[in-house]
Amino acid sequence: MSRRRFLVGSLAAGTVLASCGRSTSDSPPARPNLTAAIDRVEAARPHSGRTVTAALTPRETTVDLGGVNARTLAYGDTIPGPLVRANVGDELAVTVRNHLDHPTSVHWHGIALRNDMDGAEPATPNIAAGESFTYRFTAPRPGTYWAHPHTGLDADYGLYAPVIVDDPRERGDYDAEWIVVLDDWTAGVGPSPRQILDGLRNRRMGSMPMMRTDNSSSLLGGDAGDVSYPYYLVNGRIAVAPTSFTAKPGQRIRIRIVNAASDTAFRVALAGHAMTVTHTDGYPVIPTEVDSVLMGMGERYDVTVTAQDGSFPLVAVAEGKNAVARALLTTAAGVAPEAGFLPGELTGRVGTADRFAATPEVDLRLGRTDVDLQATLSGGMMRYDWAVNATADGGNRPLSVRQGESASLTFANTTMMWHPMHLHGHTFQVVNRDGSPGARKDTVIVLPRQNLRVAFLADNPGTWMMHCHNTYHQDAGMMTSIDYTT
Ligand SMILES: [Cu+2]
Repeated sequence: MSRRRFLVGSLAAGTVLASCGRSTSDSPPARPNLTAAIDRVEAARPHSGRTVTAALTPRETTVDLGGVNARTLAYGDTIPGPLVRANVGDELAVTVRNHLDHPTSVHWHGIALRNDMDGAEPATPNIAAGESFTYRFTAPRPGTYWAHPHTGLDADYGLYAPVIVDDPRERGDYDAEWIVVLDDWTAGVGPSPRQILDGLRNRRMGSMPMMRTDNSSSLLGGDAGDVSYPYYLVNGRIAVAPTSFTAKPGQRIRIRIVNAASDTAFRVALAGHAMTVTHTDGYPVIPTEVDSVLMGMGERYDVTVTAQDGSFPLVAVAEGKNAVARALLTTAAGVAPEAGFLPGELTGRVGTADRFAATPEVDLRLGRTDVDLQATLSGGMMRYDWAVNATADGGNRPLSVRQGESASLTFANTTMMWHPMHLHGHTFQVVNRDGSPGARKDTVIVLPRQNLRVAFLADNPGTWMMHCHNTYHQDAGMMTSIDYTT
């Protein structure tokens, strides 16, 4: 059976299993060695002795996007879902009550947590419809993270929430904090994510007016995305009905930006302000001033700004798609420019990941390389056969490392599209073209025809997914795993 028929079959059966099927087993044999290894690593994590409880209730509901109502899926009633927040070393106990009509999961994107709480099959079983499950894990490091299901297209229906881990010892050089979650939106107002994926897979794109193939961006090396959406959101609101963040002039504001979209990179700028990038995917970088940041799906950037006097739009351009999402920063009476306003900062110094370098404290300093891994990205729009290390039978070959090894991983993109590649359970370090160490990240944009090298330490045993964070590419099969116990 071809992968495509496998996918169509599983969709027709009403299930939304993540379609990585070929590389991993749905019902792994009991692995006592793995359980012991996971427990050993968990014991070595910092422990505060405090437990933070939270609840997420995925369900069908109607959300108000700002004068536009959408029948969709959400955690509770809001887009994004409720903030989950704890300190380093706290045990998070998050109870998920699945009120959906199909299995779901919650993946803690970016957190190097214990493998059996990762929220992605096969490491963690999905939660059946009507059932509850409590994810329990220690938050090992501070940072800006997010939570979303690892089941089919669920995240594209609005199931996502920011997750922040604080370090009480960290000197926060800011007066206020603004969490900004970006998304591309169609559920309940345009074709459903399922219809979009079916259209992409069956190449009926001509019959779907919202889908275009002329989305183009020089920053992304060509084709910017498969889908043009009816709306782009900041914190659940469309551009003409933005949320407003209030501060005082002169205050330093830490903005934590999360790209929760499915098929859209955003270029983000705050009108009238330069931004100092302080963190990439939760890890500190040498502070670097830019005018905007480019963010692929799954990436997070923390920036600080010094608030000016007035009302300023934060504009997230849907890169290559001729549309924007936005919110407002308000520090004084004033009228913000109209919704289509594009601040000059968007075309100033654009912060792409290669401009940043980890601080010495989090530099991996991997002098040696024990194992060279390669992830060959393949596929295209015509056949919609996206894959990582494709095998002849339509599957994906897993990557092999051993516990404690220092790994070099090269993403070799043979396709004509960019892919935001995400590794679970680890934060790798980008290796710049000249060999110098770059930013720590768990999700990185790999441009068309680019070879991009990253390095990581295999210090968190288990079965970890590695995939493209374009929801449709992932569902079409652009996913493999890294599996190690000893
Ligand atoms: Cu992709």
